[in-house]
Amino acid sequence: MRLDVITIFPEYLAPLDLSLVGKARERGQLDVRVHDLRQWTHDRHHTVDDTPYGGGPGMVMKPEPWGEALDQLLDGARAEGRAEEPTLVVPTPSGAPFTQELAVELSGRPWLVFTPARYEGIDRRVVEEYASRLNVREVSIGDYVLAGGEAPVLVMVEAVARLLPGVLGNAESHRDDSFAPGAMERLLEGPVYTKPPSWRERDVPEVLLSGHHGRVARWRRDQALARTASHRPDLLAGIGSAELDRADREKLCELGWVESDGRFWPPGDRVEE
Ligand code: JDN
Repeated sequence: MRLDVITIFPEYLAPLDLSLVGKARERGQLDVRVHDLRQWTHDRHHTVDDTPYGGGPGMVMKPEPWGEALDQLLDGARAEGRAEEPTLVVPTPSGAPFTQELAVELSGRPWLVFTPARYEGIDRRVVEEYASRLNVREVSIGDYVLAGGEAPVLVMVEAVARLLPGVLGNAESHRDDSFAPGAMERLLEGPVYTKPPSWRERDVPEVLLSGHHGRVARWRRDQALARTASHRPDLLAGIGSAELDRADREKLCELGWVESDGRFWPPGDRVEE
């Protein structure tokens, strides 16, 4: 897979030399190219921003440097005989949520181009222009305020790269990631433990040392249900009663959840009626 990142802070992407992504690059599984947007400016101050039409606070990224940068990448690839067009990934707080499902979709593409912005974002005409020629995805990694799209690019590249064939070692694996699509669970993972069995007078739960695989599985599932109920009630509310076994339903009742209309409802919701 080829990845290009166009940014005014190329040094911000230095972590892509490290760890899982860095090793995938060394093995030739990933071809990552980081570009300085200011290469595609022509004035002595390498200007990339200007004041917003219509007024208001902050600055807006000028369209011309982005257009020249993207055209050069597209034309260069065509000249090298590359048949595929890239998917353009635009981090923006007003984008669609970046989910595991989208990570899986992007991991199936041969070429991704990321365009992290600063300031108030990029002149709208850039997305419009390239959306007429390319697959463009405007994405947000979550509902909080950042100063620019570079940190989201690091997040998305890691989420995508680990899905590529041969990138994950044996230490990790995709099996029961909390958000893996199609995994029957859309439950959070429960707690994990390793040696020693007692640390600062805190003991590993007895059941995990019992060697009783059935009881271990049930305990883990109960922990996952409790954790999901506490931290992500929205996920639990999306699971139908039919997907839950008898012990699951008993656990949720014990946690104060109420079964109604084929779903479970959090404690305090739906009390009367
Ligand atoms: O959260 B983000 O993807 C994000 C993107 C931009 C930003 C702030 C946050 N400013 C310009 C793009």
